[in-house]
Amino acid sequence: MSKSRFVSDKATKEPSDAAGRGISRRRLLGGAAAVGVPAAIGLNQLVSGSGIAAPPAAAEQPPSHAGHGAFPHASFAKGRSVDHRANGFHPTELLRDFDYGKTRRLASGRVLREWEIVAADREIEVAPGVKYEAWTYNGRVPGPTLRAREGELLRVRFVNGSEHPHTMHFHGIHSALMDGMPGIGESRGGGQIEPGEAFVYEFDATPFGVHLYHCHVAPLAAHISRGLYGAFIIDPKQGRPEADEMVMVMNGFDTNFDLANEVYAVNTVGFHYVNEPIVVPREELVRIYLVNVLEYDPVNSFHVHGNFFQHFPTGTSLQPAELTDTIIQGQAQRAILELEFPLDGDYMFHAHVSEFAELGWSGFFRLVNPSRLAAASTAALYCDLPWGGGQA
Ligand SMILES: [Cu+2]
Repeated sequence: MSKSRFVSDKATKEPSDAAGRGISRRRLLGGAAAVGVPAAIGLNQLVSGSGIAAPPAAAEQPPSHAGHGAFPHASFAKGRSVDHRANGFHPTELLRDFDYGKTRRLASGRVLREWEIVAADREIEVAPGVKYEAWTYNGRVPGPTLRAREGELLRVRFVNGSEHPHTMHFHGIHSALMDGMPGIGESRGGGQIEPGEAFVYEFDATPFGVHLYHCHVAPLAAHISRGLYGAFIIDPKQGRPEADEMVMVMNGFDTNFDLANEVYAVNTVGFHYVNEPIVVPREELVRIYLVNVLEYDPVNSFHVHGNFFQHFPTGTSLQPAELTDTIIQGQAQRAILELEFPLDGDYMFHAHVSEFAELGWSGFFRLVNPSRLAAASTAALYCDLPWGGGQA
């Protein structure tokens, strides 16, 4: 487990959060101007001529959301879509993209599963026209969905290619030295991993369930909200029933660095699954690995229309805890949701925190049977609301 250098020129030594935040703010404002939306125009001004009632002014909102009235809606560029190619990842593909790593069998007969994860700073577009200076694992937000089987030996080589110190902190049962905590394990090469350094985390795959990993360097809220997180699935030894499986990481983005989010999403891009509904099979099991990593807001939630799901909190039991249509999660809470759709159509899913839903955390499941598809245009209608109505 030795920490090795892979970059000869360590350009940045200081934990440069302050510098990074300053750069991002300037770039965001520049980006807003570039898409023709004056940054100084607030939501109230935008909607005042549209006939849609304006929400309370910023001063009337709860303190933690004071930033929402300032300008964030104004930077949503209506009529444009996010450039997924420039982002380097596509939320529809992320859904079912499970990273199983590389495996080999040890002399003991046990399976060793290995990954390499590289931290990198990268500008991404989190809603049309809204750029964000993200910190990423393997260039994407959320990071890769790491998937293993209960009882395996896991090895994750983490390479810090970012200009900031980071770690990988896994939720699971493991040694303190493998916990990705600054201040613990530096003498063994772990703890805080500086830019240009690497470290190999090694631990057992236990317990089975849906977990997560994230950076644990201070200031923690900043390191998490920048995008350094991902889902971590450990399948039970006996597996689970066959299903159409997908991962939904509920996240948000504080695009103006006022410690409140301006964009909310599942898998990063606000409204993505409104614009591209998730096509699922009818009368077949759908399994959702749901993880909440949202920073700055105390709760998040998941609600589906026209259906109920079995809820397996943390996925650590094979018996569901509840049949419901809405669950609440604090940060790092996660669950497996299982459901079948009996009827064709477009079925909305969204945070039942209505503010989040209208700032991007909304989507649709689409059951495709063209002869019976009645609601295909619903998505386009809903997507118009956050920009204050009217056509581009
Ligand atoms: Cu970090």
